[in-house]
Amino acid sequence: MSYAECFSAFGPLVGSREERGNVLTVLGVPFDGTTSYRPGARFGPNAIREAFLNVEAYSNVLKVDVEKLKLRDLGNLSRVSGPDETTRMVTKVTKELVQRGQRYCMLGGEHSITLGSFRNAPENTAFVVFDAHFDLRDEWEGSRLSHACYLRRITEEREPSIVAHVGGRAATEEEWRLARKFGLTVKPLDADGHGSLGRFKRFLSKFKRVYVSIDIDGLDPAFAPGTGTPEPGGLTTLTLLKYIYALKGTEITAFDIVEVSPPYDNGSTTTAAARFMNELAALVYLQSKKP
Ligand SMILES: [Mn+2]
Repeated sequence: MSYAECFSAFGPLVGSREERGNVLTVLGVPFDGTTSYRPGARFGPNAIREAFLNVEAYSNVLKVDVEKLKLRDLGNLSRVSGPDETTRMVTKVTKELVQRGQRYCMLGGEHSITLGSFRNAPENTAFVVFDAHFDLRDEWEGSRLSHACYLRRITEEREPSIVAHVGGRAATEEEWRLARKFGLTVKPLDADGHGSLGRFKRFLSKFKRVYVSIDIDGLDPAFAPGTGTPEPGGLTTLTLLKYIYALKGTEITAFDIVEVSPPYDNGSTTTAAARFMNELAALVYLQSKKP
């Protein structure tokens, strides 16, 4: 091997492309074609990777050094024009990963990419989502696969009762009505309140496994300004972390982090995303050690 090969990087990949023995597969989807307000989430995957490589990898809460874990990074899906084709691509790629028994982390991109991914989650998988929005519109700006509609599609393909929604605060009257059928809804005002984490854990206990979707706008814009549709009055980074740590003991089949828009960021959004990615990777590792 030459020095050039040895000392240069294909960065910002966070792992090798090798599949053998890996704890988690990372996949980027740089798609923001249905973004309704401020585009830029297409730059999310690589910005989150850069931040991930620069936050402390040792989780003192979970006692796991993520730097020592074998991660596989597939890079990014090719950018395509529309939500239909993107959804098809995501569905195919994540199906392959699930069939090969790979747990994965998908980096967005906008929230519409979650539909194709969650579609492949096994039966009896809970869907836990952190988001300012419910994304329960039937159609938005001419598309039923817009990021404002993805959760409506998921609840049609599965059951609304599998959803635990944390951080919701900006939705239409119809969406608030539809959200009443969720298994659990935690508004930001109640997220730190007495019993909320207990309710969250009781919800999780009804399921065999969980898929976690973090829309970074679930956080307050003070903590995460780098996003396409910011909404004041959100979660703190610490509150969201508490919910992530409450997932300990539940099998995480896959997770995604979406709606990070680096052009609007000052660094806090991508580092929050990277911290969540690190702690979730640690949880996936802890779970994989169980017999
Ligand atoms: Mn959102």
